[in-house]
Amino acid sequence: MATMGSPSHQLRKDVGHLKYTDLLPYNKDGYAATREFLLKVTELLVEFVKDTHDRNKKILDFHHPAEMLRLLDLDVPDRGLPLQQLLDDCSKTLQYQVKTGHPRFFNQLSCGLDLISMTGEWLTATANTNMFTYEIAPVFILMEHVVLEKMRDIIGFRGGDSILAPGGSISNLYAFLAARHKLFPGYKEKGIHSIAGQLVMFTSDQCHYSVKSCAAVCGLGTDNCVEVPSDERGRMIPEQLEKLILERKARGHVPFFVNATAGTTVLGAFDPLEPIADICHKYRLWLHVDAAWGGGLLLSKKHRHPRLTGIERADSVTWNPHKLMGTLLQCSTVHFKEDGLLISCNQMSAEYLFMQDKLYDVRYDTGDKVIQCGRHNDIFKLWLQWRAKGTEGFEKHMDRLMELAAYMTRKIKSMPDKYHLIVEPEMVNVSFWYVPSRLRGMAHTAEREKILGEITPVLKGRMMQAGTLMVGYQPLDERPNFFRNIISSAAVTEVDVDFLLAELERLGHDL
Ligand code: ABU
Repeated sequence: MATMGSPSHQLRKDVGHLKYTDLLPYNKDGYAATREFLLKVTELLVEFVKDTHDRNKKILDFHHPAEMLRLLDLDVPDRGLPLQQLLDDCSKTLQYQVKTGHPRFFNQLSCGLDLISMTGEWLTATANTNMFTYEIAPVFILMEHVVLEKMRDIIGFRGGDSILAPGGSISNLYAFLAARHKLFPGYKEKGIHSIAGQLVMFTSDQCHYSVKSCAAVCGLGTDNCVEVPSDERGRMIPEQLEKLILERKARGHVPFFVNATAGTTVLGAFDPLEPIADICHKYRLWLHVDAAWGGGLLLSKKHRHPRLTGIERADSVTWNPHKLMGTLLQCSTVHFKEDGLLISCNQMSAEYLFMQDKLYDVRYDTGDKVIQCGRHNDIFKLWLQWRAKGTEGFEKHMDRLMELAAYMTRKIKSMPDKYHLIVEPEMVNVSFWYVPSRLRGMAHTAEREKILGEITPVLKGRMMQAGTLMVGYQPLDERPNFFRNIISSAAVTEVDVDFLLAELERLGHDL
């Protein structure tokens, strides 16, 4: 990669020393300089894309924060800097950024760099509009309608409503708010006193922490977000759910909301939706499915069932295209079976924005359906990506990711001395301990797990210092630290999985 000040990153001298005031719109004759500057920045971005996909390049050049502060000039000065310096700043920023699209980046649920979606994000940034009214985002608002309706259709909802939210946690919050509004419409005006009794919600002990956060921020208190035990593979146990509902009812509480997870963050487990939906139906509880992670598998005929069987019985569903579908960050959707709830729940009718006597059909002003005001355009990158891939392209992507996860699982099982698989994966999360040479003869006891749990972060540290590989780790319940490997990038092949396992051995055999 060319580095700061290298010839390919030099603006022409007569442009390099210019300031922002020499560009549009400050200088009406500044188009030529503006063009030169923007094209040079774009060249940098394209080089970053090339380096991201180069297996000979590192994923990151790690430095501790104090050292990074010495390497970078992060000062925001009193006097503005020339264009060449700004170009150098862009170059240096990318030089030290982790390449999350690198084929050996397995660290997060969102991996990869989908180039069509990225193109969409570039266009989105250039169009720079807000998504609250049709007035200023006509094309993007209509795209939202079309794409979200398609997603509801894939879930199995007929009609309904949806919104793009800033992340899965906020999507889950929208579901919570709609559920409470449905049951207690008076809450919006009258507040807490319109609810007779203690509201209680239920979720598995493996759920995303944002579910518990709903209870904290919406006045229930986390003690009233009941954790339902899960089985050995991380799936909610429906019998336990029913038992806990009855327990709370016996205490005079008001159970109202169940969150089922389709694709847990660590193990990738799917809660059994049909029996959970039966229980929700029996006790008249709102069923939300947090499919932020696993939702992508709705697009695969091969893998949708049995994992997501029954999702159409939910009242609401969170589904993040920025995870398994590879859409650029961020792109998170929440879908409702019932139309009209979002607007009824969240509408504040701000007169300066949502006038009812506008030129066009004001139902296309989506801004009053949400609790935020400004809303980022997260649709174009998904729409463009869907145009490029088609639904069948997404299906191929899902099937390929699952195939690679199965390949990795087989490889791990074929080397039981070096790797210990935590659970048989249901998804693309492959969880395991790496076993260094000295522990290979030892029986797999709690004592060995404890040592493996101490070794895991040390190995992760070596990985980051080497810059050749990134895999996440965490403890879970009784299990000490273990690696959670995510395959959600189109860049990954069998060669990269082989590299990953060999690299762990190279970096960790002596631990
Ligand atoms: N729900 C955020 C995902 C975090 C992760 O990448 O593991």
